Amino acid sequence: MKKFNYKDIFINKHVAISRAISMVENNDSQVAKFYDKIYKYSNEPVRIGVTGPPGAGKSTLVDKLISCFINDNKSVGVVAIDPSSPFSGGALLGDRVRMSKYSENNNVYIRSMGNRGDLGGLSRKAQEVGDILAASGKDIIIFETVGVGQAEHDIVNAADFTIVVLVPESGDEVQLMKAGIIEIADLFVINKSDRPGSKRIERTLVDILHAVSTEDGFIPDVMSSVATTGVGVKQIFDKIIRNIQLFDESGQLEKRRLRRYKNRIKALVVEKLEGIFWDLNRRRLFKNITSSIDSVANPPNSVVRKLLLNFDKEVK
Ligand SMILES: Nc1nc2c(ncn2[C@@H]2O[C@H](COP(=O)(O)OP(=O)(O)OP(=O)(O)O)[C@@H](O)[C@H]2O)c(=O)[nH]1
Ligand SMILES: [Mg+2]
Repeated sequence: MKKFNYKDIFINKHVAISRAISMVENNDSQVAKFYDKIYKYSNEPVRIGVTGPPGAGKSTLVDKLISCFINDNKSVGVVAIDPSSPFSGGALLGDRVRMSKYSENNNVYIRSMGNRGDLGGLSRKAQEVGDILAASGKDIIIFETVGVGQAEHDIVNAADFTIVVLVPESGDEVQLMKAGIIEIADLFVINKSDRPGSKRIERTLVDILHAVSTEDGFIPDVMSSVATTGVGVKQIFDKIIRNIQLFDESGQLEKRRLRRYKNRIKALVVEKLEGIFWDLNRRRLFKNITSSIDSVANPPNSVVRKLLLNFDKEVK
């Protein structure tokens, strides 16, 4: 195998990009050697998050948006994150098909990432993959993730602009409010609007959004599309570009970048501490203590105290 040279990332060599991404995924110790050097060049592109329920048409929509960006002379890097999938590196069939469509195109790089069962870390890794793609010169980075539980909130931490994709069947007012998506979207897209109920959910959403007041008075738009045929996509694209421009002018973009940056620091601290904490000794201790427990009578904190004993000295 050819020797890995991180500088090849800067000249958009897709082979080097793929290698670097695999290293991030595998927690390879080499990452530390090049990461800070590429990070410096990773802050230029706008990062767009696309989230929504399984099968809503996120990938189809992103695919159409990629075409819009290319027509606009912009290069795109896509990180498709599926926390429920054990696959990584493009093993998802649908994603593989769309990736092959662009395999000869140096202006598009698509990578899918799954969760290999490792403790957390997926959102951190996805952001680092975004940094690699950014350093390769991509103008736009898209994070696409299935909205299950925590995932859609992670995407907000990774993106400057978040699009929530829903379908006519996504539910009534109560379901939408419960889903926790109202707070995170900068733009709603009702996809599959070729199916019945599209107008109804659009109206419901608009009503909710006007009723819920936000800090800065920003009310996300609700748009609709048929991603398979491309209906509505150009309007969505124009809206994204316009909103990002407005965010840039108002200072909102910079604010979000700073928030993103601070959140990354916090998440890294947690991950680092967890890594140090669960060393071999402590994993053994945990097993020893808990294997003899045959009742839930004692408060969990009593065990935690035993585990934490002397930990403060270790991290100093
Ligand atoms: N009728 C209709 N079908 C659509 C539309 N957009 C996507 N689909 C179909 O919906 C299915 C799922 O589309 P995807 O783009 O894979 O959806 P996704 O949200 O990326 O799915 P996951 O990544 O599995 O969560 C595919 O069979 C698409 O062809 C649409 O606007 N109308
Ligand atoms: Mg998808």
